[in-house]
Amino acid sequence: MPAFAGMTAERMRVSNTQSGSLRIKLPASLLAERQGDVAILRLSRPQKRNALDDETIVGIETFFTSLPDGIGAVLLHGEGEHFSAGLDLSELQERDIKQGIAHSSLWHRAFEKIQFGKVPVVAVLHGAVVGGGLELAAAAHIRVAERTTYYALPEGSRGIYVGGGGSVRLPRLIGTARMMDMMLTGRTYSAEEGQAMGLTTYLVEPGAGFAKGLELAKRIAGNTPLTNFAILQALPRIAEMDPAAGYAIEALMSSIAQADGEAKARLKDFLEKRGPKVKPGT
Ligand code: 1HE
Repeated sequence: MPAFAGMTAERMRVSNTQSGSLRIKLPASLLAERQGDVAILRLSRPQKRNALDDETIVGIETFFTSLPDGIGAVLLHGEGEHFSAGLDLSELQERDIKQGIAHSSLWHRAFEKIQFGKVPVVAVLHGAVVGGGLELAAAAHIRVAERTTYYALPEGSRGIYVGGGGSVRLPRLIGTARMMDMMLTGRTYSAEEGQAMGLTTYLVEPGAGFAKGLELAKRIAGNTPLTNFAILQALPRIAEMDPAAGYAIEALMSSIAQADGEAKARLKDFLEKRGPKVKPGT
């Protein structure tokens, strides 16, 4: 159920001074905190390069399904030198087909909660963003890369295949041909190349990612919940529809959004010279 169902924009807004723990029970590999209306999730297993074991994937699902009211955006980042080394290869034991499908489905379910969850998610990337780490990043709505970032899909060379939704999300971001190349040859792409091919939309200096991601998350959390719902839930689905159906859904969605009391108040503010103007370079 969408976060805003049954709630007004006013109820979703919280004091900007709130910070601290989120009181969501997570495994040791994940750390959660809040800064005002932004929830921060940190992959916190740097000794294993934030490799994603089953417990961590379940923890990610728990986090995204337990966000309290008043959270308007999530910032996802990683501790240590790397964002994530992907699937925890030490857990890759002999699985039969049924177990393999269940494992992949676990990742699908968890990442679905990111992509089609309650609030927008900004991922801050640095160092290795490989295999399942890249699949995780692809489920976020905005990606910020520090210049240390590099991308790879080493599954091909390990005799396995992506299982965290990569075949669905990555071709939509970078094209099937590029993903095929990454998987067939194991090549890496740099942060600059990732930015040029649309994997990220922000590229920042080493160490500057968290501040940039938090700035974006705070700005996003200031949108009305209804607009963020439309952007998260309607936009990607309209983009996959045939144009005629897309126009119809767009007309409905835009009329619902503009009828909201908060939208009316914001338009009035602008027309009465109180609302912000669009500023270049922001
Ligand atoms: C790991 C993992 C891991 C590191 N699973 N333990 N992913 C990969 O094929 C990437 C594998 N990892 C690497 O290539 C490198 O570790 C990195 C380039 C990411 C980082 O290198 P480096 O030199 O900083 O670290 P390291 O010395 O290689 O690793 C430090 C420790 O982390 C070491 O353990 P230790 O006990 O010897 O200290 C490594 O074994 C451990 N480690 N990466 C388990 N991935 C849903 S399907 C998704 C399919 C995939 O994701 S396939 C891609 C898997």
